[in-house]
Amino acid sequence: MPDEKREEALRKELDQVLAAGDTEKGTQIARQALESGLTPTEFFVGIIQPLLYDVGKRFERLEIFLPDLMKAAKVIQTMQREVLEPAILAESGEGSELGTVVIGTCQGDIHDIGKNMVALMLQVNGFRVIDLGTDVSPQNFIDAARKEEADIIGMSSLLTPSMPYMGDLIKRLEGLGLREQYKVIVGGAPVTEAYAERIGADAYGADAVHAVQMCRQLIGLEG
Ligand code: B1M
Repeated sequence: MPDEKREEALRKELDQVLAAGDTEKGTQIARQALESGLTPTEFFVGIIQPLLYDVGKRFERLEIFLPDLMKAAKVIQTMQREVLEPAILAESGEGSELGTVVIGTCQGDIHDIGKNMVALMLQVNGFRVIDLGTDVSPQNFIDAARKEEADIIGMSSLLTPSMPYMGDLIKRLEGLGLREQYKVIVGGAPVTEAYAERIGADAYGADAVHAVQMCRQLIGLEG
């Protein structure tokens, strides 16, 4: 089967697995996808991310409900933990320490599937990553950045009401006279490059691969 058709078939199959919340089948499909030649990041960014986006759209249109979102998330989290993370870690070499990134999901938001992928990709690409988890207040980001002597603060947000905490963090840094000390990168489905610019962030990451490129640029390396 040509690549495009194969990926389309994979998407359809996986969509049904997400709806059924079948974690076992999900991990089996992920393993097969990697065996068939897709890299873990191609599989994640090219297949999983758009699929979850569609799931979200159906939720918005009230075609599915919160338990369905939770089922889909559980399948993806299991796949991430059991197949993708080990595969990505196995591919990575020892690497040098390029810099420290303090990362987390903004206050009020518990979405972490995308943020975890960004954190993992940064780690395997040579960054020291301090993952603060979810529902992290601007002040907690700043406290951790100071404690860990971070180079970069990375904020993820999937909820529109949590996005303003990104700008809030930047204003706090300015108020504390620390703005020059840390680069700030933001990302997450509702975040855009224009939004990042508007709040004065140093970078915007569209996906996990792009986030790594941008963090490399932020510390003065080529993307
Ligand atoms: Co929720 N949810 N959810 N949810 N959920 C969204 C985000 C939503 C868009 C769905 C929709 O209505 N269309 C909507 C938000 C609307 C809005 O405010 N704009 C929504 C809602 C409303 C909610 C609840 C309020 C539902 C409710 O309770 N009534 C609730 C909120 C809970 C809370 O946070 N306080 C809720 C709960 C949940 C679950 C717990 C069921 C589950 C999350 C499980 C988990 O993460 N542990 C869930 C899920 C799964 C989704 C959708 C379907 C999928 C999110 C996801 O994982 N995407 C989502 C729909 C959507 O996103 N359109 C939705 C895949 C992931 C790989 O993509 O996170 O974008 P993403 O990450 C990418 C890039 O964005 C980028 O790289 C990543 C990897 O390539 N990136 C960065 C992300 N962070 C970055 C940081 C960077 C750089 C790049 O630098 C630091």
